[in-house]
Amino acid sequence: MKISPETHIPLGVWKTYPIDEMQHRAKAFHQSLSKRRSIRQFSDKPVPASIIKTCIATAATAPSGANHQPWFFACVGSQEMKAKIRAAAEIEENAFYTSRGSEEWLDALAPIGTEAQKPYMEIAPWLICIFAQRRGGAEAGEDKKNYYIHESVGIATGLLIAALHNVGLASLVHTPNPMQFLNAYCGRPKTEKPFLILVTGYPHTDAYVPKHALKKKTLGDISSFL
Ligand code: IYR
Repeated sequence: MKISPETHIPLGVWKTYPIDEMQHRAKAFHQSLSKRRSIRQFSDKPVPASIIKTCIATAATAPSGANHQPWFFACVGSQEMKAKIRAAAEIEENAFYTSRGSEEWLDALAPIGTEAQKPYMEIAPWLICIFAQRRGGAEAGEDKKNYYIHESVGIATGLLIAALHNVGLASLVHTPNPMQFLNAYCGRPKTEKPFLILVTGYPHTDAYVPKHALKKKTLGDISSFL
């Protein structure tokens, strides 16, 4: 490891906790995140852009390949734009549900009850359209190759979902395929690939959760300690 005063600064103060407080904090955080739900019935109650901005700032703390931060968050709140994005997404979803989706895939989705119609895309106050940048750099405006793009944007998206949940907002990951139409609607260059749309807002008072989504694998199923 090459460390010099030209390129590095000391980490400085790092907050640590006694073991019992670590246990408590770990459980409290798990308890909070375990209440997160993907929902498809949103309220139209407005959410201030300032809240979304701060949650995006949290997402942007994510680690990324060579610290190039290869993400862009286009936050769509205008009714007109949301309607356009919904219409374009539903064209792709119609093709998926009527012909493109394999029988195995459609069977896997059956317990969730999804269909081509996505009214929530117009009802929810925000569609956060997340783009993965093939080119960029650690400084805004650079045009270098980016690395580990999907890993980086995936991690940032995870932090964003957690940040939204932390302020009492629900979200839904939506991935119409293909979704190049988002580049034109959001004014993003061809070097950016739409990663996913995060539908965000308060849940409708009559929101439902598929029982299927509540089945969680055990720690034994998903982890090992070697
Ligand atoms: N994009 C479609 C289909 C869909 C696919 C998966 I994998 C899901 O977990 C849920 C839905 C839709 O949004 O309906």
